[in-house]
Amino acid sequence: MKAFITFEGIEGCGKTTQIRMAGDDLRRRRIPVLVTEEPGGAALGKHIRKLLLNQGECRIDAKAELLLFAAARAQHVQEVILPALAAERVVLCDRFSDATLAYQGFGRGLNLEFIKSLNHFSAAALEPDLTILFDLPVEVGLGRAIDRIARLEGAAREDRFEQEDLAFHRKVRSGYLSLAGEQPGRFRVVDASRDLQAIHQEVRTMIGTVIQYQ
Ligand code: Z5A
Repeated sequence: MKAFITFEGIEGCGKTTQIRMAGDDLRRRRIPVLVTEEPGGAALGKHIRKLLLNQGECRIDAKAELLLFAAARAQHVQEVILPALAAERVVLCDRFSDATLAYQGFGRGLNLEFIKSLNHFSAAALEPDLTILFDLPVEVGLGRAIDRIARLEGAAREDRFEQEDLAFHRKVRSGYLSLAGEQPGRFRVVDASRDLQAIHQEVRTMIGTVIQYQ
C-alpha cells in the first residue's frame, strides 16, 4: 500500500508534531510506514541541514541555499524515499519540493519556473500523492517556533530562518496557499491554529483518502 504524503507549512505550524502522531497511528494499525524529513532524511542531508539551518555557520547566498536544498533532496529521494516506496511502505515526509517553491521561490524571490524544473530533476520526477498544508497566521507560528527554540541549546537551535522578518514569512505563507490553490487535487489545507487532537483527527481522515485503513 505505498503512498507518498508530504507535510508542509510555515515555522511553528505543528507539522513535525502531527507527522509523528500520524506515523504512530499508522504503526498501531500495522501499516508499514517511514517518517522522514527534508533536509536531513539521509546522511548527506544531515550535513547540509547543519550548514543551512544554524545561524552563523557561514554566509549562504539565496542561489547557494536553493542548490543545497536540491542536493539534499536528490540524495534523500534516491537513498531513502524511492527504496521505501519500492518496499510498499507509506512515506510521510516533513517538507519536500513545495518548501523550495515557498521559501526560495515566493520567500527569496528566485525564479519559480527554474525551481520547478530543479525540483523535478532533484526529486527524479517524484510527486506526492497527498500534501497536507498546515496553515496559520505567521505571528502564531513564529511565536510557537521561538518558544521552542528558546528551550534548545547550541546547534539544536536551528534558527537561521526564524531570524527572517515577518514580511518574509508572510510571503512564504501566501506562497504555500497559492500552490495549494493551483493544485487542489493534491493539496489539503488544515487550520493549524486549533488544538493538537482536532488537527490529528483531520489528518487521519485525509491520509485515509489515499491509503486503505483496515
Ligand atoms: N526549507 C527551505 O527553505 N527550503 C526547502 O526546500 C526545505 C526547507 C526542505 C527547516 O525546516 C527550514 O528549512 C524551514 C524551511 C527551510 N525554515 N525554518 N525554520 P524544518 O521543517 O525542519 O523546521 P521548521 O519549519 O522550523 O519546523 P519545525 O521546527 O519542525 O516546526 P513545525 O513542524 O512547524 O512545528 P512543531 O515542531 O510541530 O511545533 C512547534 C512548537 O509548537 C512545538 O513546541 C509544539 O509543541 C507546538 N505546537 C505544535 N502544534 C501545536 C498546536 N496545535 N497548538 C499549540 N502548540 C503547538
